Amino acid sequence: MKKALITGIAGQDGSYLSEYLLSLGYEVHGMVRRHSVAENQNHRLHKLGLNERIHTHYGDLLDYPSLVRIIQQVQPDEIYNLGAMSHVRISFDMPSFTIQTNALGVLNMLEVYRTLVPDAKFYQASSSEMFGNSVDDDGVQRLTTPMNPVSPYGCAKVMGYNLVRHYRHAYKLHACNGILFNHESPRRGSNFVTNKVVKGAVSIKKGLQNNLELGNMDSYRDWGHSKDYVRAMHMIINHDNAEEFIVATGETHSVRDLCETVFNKLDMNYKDYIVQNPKYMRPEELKYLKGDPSKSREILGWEPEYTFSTMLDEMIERWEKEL
Ligand code: NAP
Ligand code: G4F
Repeated sequence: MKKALITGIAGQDGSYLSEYLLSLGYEVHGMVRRHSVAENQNHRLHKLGLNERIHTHYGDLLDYPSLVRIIQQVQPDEIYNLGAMSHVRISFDMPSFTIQTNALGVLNMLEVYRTLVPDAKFYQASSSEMFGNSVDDDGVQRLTTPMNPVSPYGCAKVMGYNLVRHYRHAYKLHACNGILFNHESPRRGSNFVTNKVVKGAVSIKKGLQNNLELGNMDSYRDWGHSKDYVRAMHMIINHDNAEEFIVATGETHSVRDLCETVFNKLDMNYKDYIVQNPKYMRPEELKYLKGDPSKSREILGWEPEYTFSTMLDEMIERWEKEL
């Protein structure tokens, strides 16, 4: 039985990845941060019935001794470093914590990996936010597109990305990066734009709120489903060579398109309800993302199962049940 260790196991991707690895027969271990309200500790994992099927360990990417203890105890075959301060807008408010967790946290993990379990495989959750506003002439980001990050989050992720490549080359480790474009699901935090729009639209439809406040509606994102993307993580880490891969749909939509699609699905016109609030604008915006997933498709045989529309249907269903 293979053993996997996942940091950020309580997050959106961590929960789907756990379910996927359990379905493949893995023993799954995850690092969780201590929560001050005991009832909220591992809340999502409990709710999904995962807590009983996995092993959780208290730790933090910034607490080096906890990483040593966990990795020494678990002796993982595969390490998935998904833990991060993952909200781009909030990274402008908390730049130091973001850089520490998303860059130095990666360094901490790599050092413990290198010294304690160098034969294991390591996956780093890298991000399309690293490209910033670089786009190739054909309107796509690919592995050769320059990285010009436009947020503390993006800057930190570039450092983590480079550290993984450096450790792979310097110490001959099986350490790889998945550059994942935006991926969503019913489990997405409701302060990310897709779930915020879906939750807001369903609330309006049910008469629970009158309007929805958003920031920039003219940025474009390449949105896929987390469930499809965690399958790609497993394929990337288990590819013969540790390399970089882009995971994306190759399709892009503006925030405005997103609103139009969601409100139309609920027989409403988004223009009647959306209010712009500067509070949700960013000091610097990443305007356009559209990834080229051809390497993942051709070399790994990865294909997404969800479309933009079926993903949104699943998210709407969640809020229709819950609200
Ligand atoms: P998420 O739902 O925000 O989950 C992030 C997890 O990281 C949470 O469980 C969080 O713990 C944990 N974490 C935060 N700070 C930590 C620290 N200092 N030490 C240990 N754990 C810490 O994010 P996600 O959407 O699942 O994303 C997973 C990873 O992929 C992240 O690294 C993200 O940056 C990256 N990524 C995401 C996307 C996307 O579109 N979703 C795209 C590209 C890359 P708590 O539960 O205690 O807060
Ligand atoms: O949903 P978002 O907050 O996602 P963002 O900033 O693209 O970051 C996500 O994807 C990255 C991959 O590229 C990940 F690495 C990262 O961890 C995270 O998962 O915002 C998407 C777009 C932005 O252009 C933002 O300005 O939506 C725009 N937006 C407009 N109104 C809003 C809002 N975003 C949020 N969160 N809230 C709003 O009210």
